[in-house]
Amino acid sequence: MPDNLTADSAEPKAHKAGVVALIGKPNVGKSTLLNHLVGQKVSIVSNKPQTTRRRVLGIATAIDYQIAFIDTPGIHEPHTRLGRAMVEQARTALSDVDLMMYVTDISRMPNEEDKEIARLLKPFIARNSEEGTWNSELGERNPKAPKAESAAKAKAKKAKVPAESKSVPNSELRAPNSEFPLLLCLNKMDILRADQVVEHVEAYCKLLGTEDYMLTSATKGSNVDKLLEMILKYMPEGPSMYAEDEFTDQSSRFMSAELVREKILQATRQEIPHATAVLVEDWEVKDDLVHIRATIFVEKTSQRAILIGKHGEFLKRIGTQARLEIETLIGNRVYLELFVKVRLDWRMDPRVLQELEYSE
Ligand SMILES: Nc1nc2c(ncn2[C@@H]2O[C@H](COP(=O)(O)OP(=O)(O)O)[C@@H](O)[C@H]2O)c(=O)[nH]1
Ligand SMILES: [Mg+2]
Repeated sequence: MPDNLTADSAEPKAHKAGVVALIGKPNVGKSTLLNHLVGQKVSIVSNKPQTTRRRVLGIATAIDYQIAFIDTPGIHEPHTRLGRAMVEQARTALSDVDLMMYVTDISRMPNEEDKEIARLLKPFIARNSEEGTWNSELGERNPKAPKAESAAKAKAKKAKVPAESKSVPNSELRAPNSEFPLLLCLNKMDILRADQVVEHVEAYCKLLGTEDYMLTSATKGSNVDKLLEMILKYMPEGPSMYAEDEFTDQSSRFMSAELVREKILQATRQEIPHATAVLVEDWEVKDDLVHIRATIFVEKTSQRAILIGKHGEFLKRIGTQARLEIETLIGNRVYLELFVKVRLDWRMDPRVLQELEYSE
């Protein structure tokens, strides 16, 4: 045996590839985190709930892995057709993933919305032998359950023996076709009070029934590398699914519209963020300049007046901010023209939503 074949001779690490769904309430930092993980801005960010309106794919590629992250619109009670389309996107994101990552704002205790999401997620969460078991009636994990029993339950589920189903009255609690491992990302640790760490961490672990978590700060980038390491443990071996320079499945056109919307969300408040949509109507390359014409839709004349501002100042500022980011995105100089139109009830109109690419 040649002596260079020792036990620690460097074997190339197996290439990993997989899909991770980011799930959580609006405004907890899912999009900020996604941008960090991908290393590029793929999802717009603001402090307004429901900033993300449709599923966004962000792809992180390195020599030995490729991970596709799905950023979902928050799961919440839909009141409008747009809201329903957003929830639908979040649900379909759960149809085929290797890992579910529940993102939350750790500076706050879980509220009703967290409990509702946990209830929705429960049927999708894989119960592996390391974990305790679910007390299905109470919807809580039973920490006293012996491990052997939990392994047996997992086995029964795998073999599709409906061992539990008779004792579970609510059909929603029954396992669907697919189950996924769950990882908790406890975000906004930078604003978590030191005396609340234990209480808050325990509350989320109990709610979601796992102790697999990482505290992060997406805005500061703290622990995002450690989070990535944890994610990688769940990723199966396999080849890349996307080209190595691909970082999203969104078109430059759609992302440009999103960047305009982001600047509006960041600069306005109250009803304007929800009443606004942006559509790129025209995209033309002239000489070495990309000429983009986009329309901003609002629902009321008063909203239009605010967005245009005195002597058009407001619109001009939005335009400049968005243009700079679009130029970075496409790596070209841009001429951005913005128009504001009133279109009553666009959120209720399926044709408009389709045109805006918010629904399929
Ligand atoms: N303090 C703090 N703020 C954060 C953190 N991550 C995100 N945010 C802020 O929270 C708001 C919502 O972020 P966003 O990524 O849009 O949340 P999403 O709705 O879950 O996608 C924005 O104002 C972010 O700047 C964090 O780690 N710490
Ligand atoms: Mg978002």
